[in-house]
Amino acid sequence: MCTDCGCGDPDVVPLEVQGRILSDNDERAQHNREHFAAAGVLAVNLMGSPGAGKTAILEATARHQRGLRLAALAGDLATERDAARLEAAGIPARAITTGSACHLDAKMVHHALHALPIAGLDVLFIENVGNLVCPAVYDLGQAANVVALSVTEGEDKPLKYPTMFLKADLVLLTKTDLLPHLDFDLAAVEDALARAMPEPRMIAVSARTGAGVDAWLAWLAERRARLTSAAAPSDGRLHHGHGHVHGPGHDHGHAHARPHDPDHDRHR
Ligand SMILES: Nc1nc2c(ncn2[C@@H]2O[C@H](COP(=O)(O)OP(=O)(O)OP(=O)(O)O)[C@@H](O)[C@H]2O)c(=O)[nH]1
Ligand SMILES: [Zn+2]
Ligand SMILES: [Zn+2]
Ligand SMILES: [Zn+2]
Repeated sequence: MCTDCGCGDPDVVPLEVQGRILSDNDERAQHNREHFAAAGVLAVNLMGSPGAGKTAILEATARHQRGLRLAALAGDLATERDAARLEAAGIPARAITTGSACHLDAKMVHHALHALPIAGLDVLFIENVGNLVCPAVYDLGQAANVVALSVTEGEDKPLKYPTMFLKADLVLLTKTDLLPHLDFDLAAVEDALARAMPEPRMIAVSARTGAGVDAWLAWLAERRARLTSAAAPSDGRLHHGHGHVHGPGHDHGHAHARPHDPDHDRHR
């Protein structure tokens, strides 16, 4: 990980504290997962290095999709530019501005959910901060991890940044319209993914030409259908399993097994 946020650097954050941060994040991610399940929405954590084409492929997704109801959260250190681009493309979106943090965490996502209704959606994209390392370490409660890897980055990135690809359910090989101008070896990237991913799966796409976007949409629809067959309640309410349900703007003024963060209710 990196020294930008101190994550994984025992000189900045002692290992014991790092462990506590991650286990706290895991509990919050589980809470987010309950929100996503209650809404019946497929949450997709879209990761990749800066400029890999994450926002562009979502814009292209909006142009090509037929019938899937989409929304997005867009993480960025300093601007709301990606959220504005997605809104302009027709995807309701909210920005998460992380300040100096090089990744999203479950608390930031939970906070943003108060500003973006998710009941009735099919897919919620969570565009992570551009970074090929840290985002893979923080569970957000998503059902699927997708990594955008552009053809300009080189075939060896799955071998050099293994954590990201170890956790990936799908790699979108982006900007394939540029292949004629590059010495990029498709067989080499497939070989690297076969080594790095437990279940290798890659779809080659171009946001510019729209190539591969239908295959990507089919992948999303199939993952979304799996949720439905798992029979999640889809009334937009959060079933906490302790005898009552919350609406989307749920009131947490009661005892939970683990109390919410004190600032939880301030964001309603
Ligand atoms: N030729 C070509 N260029 C692309 C394609 N997709 C994205 N780009 C270009 O790549 C650059 C970065 O694209 P973005 O969509 O902003 O990338 P990103 O991964 O969202 O970037 P960050 O959010 O800053 O990490 C832009 O200049 C895009 O125009 C593509 O399919 N083909
Ligand atoms: Zn980091
Ligand atoms: Zn909540
Ligand atoms: Zn982006």
